[in-house]
Amino acid sequence: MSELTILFEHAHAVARITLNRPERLNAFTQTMHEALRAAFDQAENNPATRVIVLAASGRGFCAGQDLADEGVDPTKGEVSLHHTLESNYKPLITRIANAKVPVIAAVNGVAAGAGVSLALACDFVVAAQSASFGLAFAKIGLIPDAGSTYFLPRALGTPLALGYALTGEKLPAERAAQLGMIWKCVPDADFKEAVNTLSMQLAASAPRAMQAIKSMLRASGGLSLGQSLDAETAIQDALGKSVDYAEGVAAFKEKRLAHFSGR
Ligand code: T3D
Repeated sequence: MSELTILFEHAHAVARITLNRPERLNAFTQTMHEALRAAFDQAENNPATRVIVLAASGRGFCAGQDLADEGVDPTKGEVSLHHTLESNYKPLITRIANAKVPVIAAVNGVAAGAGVSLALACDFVVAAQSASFGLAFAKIGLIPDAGSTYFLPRALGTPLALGYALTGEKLPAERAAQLGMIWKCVPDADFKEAVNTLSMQLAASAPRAMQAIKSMLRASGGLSLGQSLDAETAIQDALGKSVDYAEGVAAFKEKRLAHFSGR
């Protein structure tokens, strides 16, 4: 049994958070939730962080809630899932969606239940070809939670979201990419390199622009065209005065790579 349920590394502006309960396919326990919150704090409180990679140890990405963890096991008496959803999953999913920096889910293997929700909350999902996504919830008498009822129909459309949620059928990574549910599916041998390449690309991009793009696109579903145009104007006006915009245009004119400072 691993002692540390979450591993944390920071290098070259990339914070890498690794789910580390491989013997349980990285299923969530209360301890792991707490460690994950601390890792996100560490990543987000470091001004040098420009991208967060959420990865996993072993052969799986995340099998959702650990069904044997104290407080959620209904075979040991009545449980309150309200408590664990409110105190663990809701803050986690909200935090990822609202993070100032892009978050990449590096899906190395099976994702199930809240493990799918976790991946879908991230800005990018890069999956290895052998990975799959399984909405296992209905199989145990629950509904998709941790944001899946929000993310799934938006990513797949209602008919496919209904089909996968009602049957719990596994969606292979390659098909998930074809359907537009994830950013990329790559051969297993290229997986690590694909995640590294994307994280380095994002780490070199303009931080304020990335933050604004993320917040605008995530909010767009709730805005009218007029509201979107107004918000774009306000944000673009502010970015137009940024040091990074001047650097970006100068780099374009001088035919060189831009070096963004986030100012
Ligand atoms: O509590 C709340 O707040 C409610 C929130 C709920 C959110 C949820 O996530 S509900 C959904 C929970 N997840 C599941 O129902 C998935 C259960 N797991 C599986 O269906 C399968 O394990 C997989 C399809 C993910 C993978 O299958 P396979 O054959 O590749 O692996 P395996 O042999 O089933 O699993 C390996 C080990 O991990 C195994 O332990 P063992 O037998 O070697 O000692 C298995 O029991 C364990 N494991 C897998 N998933 C979980 C788990 N242990 C506890 N909880 C799990 N979710």
